Amino acid sequence: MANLRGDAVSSRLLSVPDMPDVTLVKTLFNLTRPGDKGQPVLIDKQKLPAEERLKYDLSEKENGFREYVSNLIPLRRRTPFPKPDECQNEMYNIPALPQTSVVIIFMNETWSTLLRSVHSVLDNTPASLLKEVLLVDDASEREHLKRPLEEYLADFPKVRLIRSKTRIGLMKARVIGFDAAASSTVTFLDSHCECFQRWLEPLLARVATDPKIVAVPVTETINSENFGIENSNPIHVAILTFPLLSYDWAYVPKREKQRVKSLIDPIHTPAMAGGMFTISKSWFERLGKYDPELLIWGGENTELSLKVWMCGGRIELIPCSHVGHVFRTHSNYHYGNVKSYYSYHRNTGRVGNVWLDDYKKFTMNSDGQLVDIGDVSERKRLREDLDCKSFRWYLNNVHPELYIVGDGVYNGDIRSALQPSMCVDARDYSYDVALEMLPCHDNGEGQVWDMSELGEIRHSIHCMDSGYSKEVQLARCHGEGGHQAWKYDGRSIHTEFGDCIAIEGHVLFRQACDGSLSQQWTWHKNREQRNLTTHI
Ligand code: LR7
Ligand code: MN
Repeated sequence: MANLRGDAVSSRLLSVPDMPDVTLVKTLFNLTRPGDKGQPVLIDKQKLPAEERLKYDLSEKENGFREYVSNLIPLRRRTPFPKPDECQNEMYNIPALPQTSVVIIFMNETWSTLLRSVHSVLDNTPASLLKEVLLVDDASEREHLKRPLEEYLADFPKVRLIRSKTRIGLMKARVIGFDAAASSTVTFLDSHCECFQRWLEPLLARVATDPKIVAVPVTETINSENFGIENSNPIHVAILTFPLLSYDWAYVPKREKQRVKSLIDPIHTPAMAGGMFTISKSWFERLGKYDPELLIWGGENTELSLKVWMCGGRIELIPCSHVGHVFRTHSNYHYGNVKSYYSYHRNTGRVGNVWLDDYKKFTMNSDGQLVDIGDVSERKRLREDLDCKSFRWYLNNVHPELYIVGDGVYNGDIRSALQPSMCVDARDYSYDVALEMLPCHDNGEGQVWDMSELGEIRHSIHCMDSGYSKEVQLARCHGEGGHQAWKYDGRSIHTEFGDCIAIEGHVLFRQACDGSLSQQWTWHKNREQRNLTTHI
């Protein structure tokens, strides 16, 4: 860290209006090495002089993160050592690993976050493993990304800047970088990332054992206000979500926790967030890269997650590889001449149509219900050529726990045998009151319930929970069973402790099961349970 060139360059840009007065702020808050090792930079804005406070305030609005704080941190800062501690004992046979080309795409990225991404790659990667860093500019407009960027990068021979003349969106930008890459593996990153020490070796080690493994680092949050890097605990996998066909974070499934032998073993993950992963060049090529019709943002992560698994590969989350990412509060770029709504639904519509078989009915736009999805026949042909498995196979084998709204083992309204015209109603989804019975209305809304594979009785993210007094209440689903696990035997709905759901008055209570009519329910059986014990 002796050479803090980054500092020099930030000072050169001090004339740009929104750069902080670094010397002043450092003195004011006693900051010697701001942000070192991922420490947060804590600024009490009340103590800033008026002119500085204005820049501080504006910088969040313009970027979706506190650029002001980012600019106080050197372009080269040390990142934390990865957890768990066992990672420190891991040895990698570096000469035996393949090289990688790191592809970082960007559109109007802030100077300090972009260059901190680049430096974090250069500083935390063994030179012999790093073939090159390819920066792909998706037709940015901001001035600092033109000449100043070229001049800055001139000193770093491994870094190459590739410009797209027109705005092409993140998928095509990645493909341009991929096509230009000279090594046998490619590693993608977003343009506001920071790699931890030894982030790359464990990713390459996995791809080296099997080129069909796509290796994903653990995403750490770089706080968008203070740029502290938070260590994720526990590690979460990414999963697909319905009906949006996006992704969410979830606990590592029990089944997978039992399969792995140690805390640092690669974890099978059903999906990936999409921005950061290592893939072998031949595998991404064979998989048809990304659908070339995808626009701007969204959907490509779902496409890749599904086809990697369904076409014979595997996505692994690597506990010892960590990369920080700034989660913005809002996007800092516009969508060019398309609308984000259009682009997102078109993208996920195409992906759903090609990859989800019958399950596409649980998504929003797989048949173009909202916006046109164009012609997908080429992508369907690709799926056939690759002889990929069905989405049902994915559900049974890769992610049996996945809950899809409308696809419960039991599904529909839950009627009382005592009062057959009354249904369990989630009403306004309040959490600390007993669930109520209301007249059945057959128009969905709060009366449609799914029983998930885990025995949850779900209304979207809300679950029936027996953990609050004797009342049966709604709570946010946690996926851990316990008070949210139920069994339905065609008559009673009960917990594993022998308590049944009963009506008392017009609300739901938990009582010792006694077979009485107030404890009997009708609910529609929808399909067989998936096999929760399968392993790939
Ligand atoms: O038109 C564009 N052209 C681009 O080059 C739009 C974006 N981009 C660049 C952009 O500068 C950035 O480097 O593409 C990258 C991703 O865009 P973000 O940072 O706005 O996306 P995100 O971090 O909000 O969203 C996540 O989901 C996206 C779905 O399309 C992409 O897969 C992102 O890469 C992905 N980010 C991550 O996976 C980072 C970690 C977890 C998260 C979030
Ligand atoms: Mn991002």
